[in-house]
Amino acid sequence: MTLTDIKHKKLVDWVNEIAKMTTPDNIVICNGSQKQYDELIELQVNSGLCVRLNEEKKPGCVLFDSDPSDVARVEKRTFIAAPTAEEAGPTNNWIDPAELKATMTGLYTGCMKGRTMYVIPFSMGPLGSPISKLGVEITDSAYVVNNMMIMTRVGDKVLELLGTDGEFIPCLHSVGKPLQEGETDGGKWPCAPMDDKYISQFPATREIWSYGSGYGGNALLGKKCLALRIATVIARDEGWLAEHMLILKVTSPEGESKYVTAAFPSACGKTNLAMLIPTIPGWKVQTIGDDIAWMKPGADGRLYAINPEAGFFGVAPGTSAQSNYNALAAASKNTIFTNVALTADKDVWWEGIGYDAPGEVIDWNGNPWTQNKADKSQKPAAHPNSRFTAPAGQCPCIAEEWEDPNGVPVSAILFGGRRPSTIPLVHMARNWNHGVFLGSIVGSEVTAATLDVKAGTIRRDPFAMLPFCGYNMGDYFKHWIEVGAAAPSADVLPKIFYVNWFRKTAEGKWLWPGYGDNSRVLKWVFECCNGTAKTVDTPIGIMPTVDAIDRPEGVTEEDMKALLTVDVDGWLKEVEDIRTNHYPKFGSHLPQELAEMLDTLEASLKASK
Ligand code: TSX
Ligand code: MN
Repeated sequence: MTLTDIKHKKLVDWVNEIAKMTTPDNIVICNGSQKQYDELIELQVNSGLCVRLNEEKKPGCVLFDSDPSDVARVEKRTFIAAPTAEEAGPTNNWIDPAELKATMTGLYTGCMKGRTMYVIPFSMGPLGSPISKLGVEITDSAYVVNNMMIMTRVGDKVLELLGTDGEFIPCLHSVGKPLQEGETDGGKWPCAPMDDKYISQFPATREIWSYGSGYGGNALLGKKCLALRIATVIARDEGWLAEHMLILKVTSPEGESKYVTAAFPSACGKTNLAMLIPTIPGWKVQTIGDDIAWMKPGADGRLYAINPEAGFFGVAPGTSAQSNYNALAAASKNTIFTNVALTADKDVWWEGIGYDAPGEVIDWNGNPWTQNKADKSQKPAAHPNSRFTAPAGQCPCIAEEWEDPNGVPVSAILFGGRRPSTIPLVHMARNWNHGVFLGSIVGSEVTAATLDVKAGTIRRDPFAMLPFCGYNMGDYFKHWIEVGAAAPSADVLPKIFYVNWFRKTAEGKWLWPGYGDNSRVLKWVFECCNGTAKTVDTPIGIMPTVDAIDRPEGVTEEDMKALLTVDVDGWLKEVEDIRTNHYPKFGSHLPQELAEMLDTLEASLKASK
């Protein structure tokens, strides 16, 4: 297919306009076929941008090494170009849209010289689902095309859905490295210097412009840019929720299933929870999604969730048969690895894979590397943010309904963070607005490794959405409250919980084994939804009685008490921190309901002393 075969005038005009600005050598329309996927991989293997892995051990897999300056999302170069700074809010980088367009037009002018421009029609969500949204990404990176083909639904079927005038979100991307006459990348990952990188969202016009980075969320524009930043704006206007949440299905021994979504800040093991293998006999957990949930009220008023993605873009380090057997299995074939180490037999290796590096490997910078466990300052062989891009359908525990166009009805929403003290293993919100309050105070304790603030500080990441909300976060809190208020009755709404797998003893020992044993908490959540859980009312919300959750091996009754006792003084400090350091950021945009919730919490804590 060529551009002239596309019957959508607005799309053709946009492609032509971008081609005129960026002057690529040629234009390729992505049809989503395996053949096209294979040809693009072949092209990149031949030009030295990636290596094919061992066909016996990792069939259909390749490894890319990025430029050392292009290894993660860049929040300081991420912009919400809303009409006014107030609309972007206190937690986003605002920039005037006209000014940004002028700057970026300068950068984009001639930026695809010597390159191919790829046009990727894609669907976020199952093709044709009433909850899905269509996008078209223009990119000069074949790596982006291959990743988008795993992470989204790409190709001719999307063009069919678009028809002659269907709605799509235009997503413009360039690595920002034009080639001179006869110049090639020479096997080097192309990107622009940091100060020329821009990850820009235009919420008013629902456009995405990204320049200068080829990595992850900076470049795979369906994910964080569309499915979160732009989708939050659409969701606000249309009355639904676009969230940074996993979706799992939990089934009891009696065969009853419920759907649970969960939001955690980074490094809390969201993908691990989405794919966990329960330790309680008879219980089953399956995956719908590991990163993003779009939840829309159905005719019955319940929230129905879809996973807008079609793959997992997972962090490799720490992923082992122990921590996440299912993720490893999903990434065992037809997977793109980025910035992990390469073994002599062309397999992959990373820190925390569960076994020592097999002899000399090639690190993510392309240098020989031999593991030396005695050397505590040894640089890792895999970049800490190295990734696997794996098709979701390859996950052994994927739920059969993961592509149901109607979505799955959500019974429970979990929030959480890494909190070595204060926050109990689990507590349930009294009602929807209390749950919104819990979402708004999400955060993880900063460790000694983070140098810019003192250890013990709580880094708040409300709803785990701090870098992903496309508008004023205070208004986003209000939108959550409004979604609850719009429900036909309180009992159709999901119950909301706060979980904390990361409690430690005063001596620094983990109190909770986590991982598969988190199924014990999921069981209590499940029972809460059915009204059969053993509960106790506390100043912070509804909690399990000490015997309500089956104790895992190695967890004493004392430990369980420590995990499930309200630390009144710790919570009073929490209230103080929220009152002085967190809520004031939102100024007049902080919903009154949340300010009142904080006062009520403080009063209940004081009354319990
Ligand atoms: O992913 C994690 N989860 C969720 C699993 C479903 N992690 C890893 C976090 C970094 C991505 C966890 N780490 C979890 C957890 O529940 N809990 C912990 C803390 C912990 C680590 C090790 C042990 C116990 C707790 N036990 C031993 O090392 C033996
Ligand atoms: Mn994420």
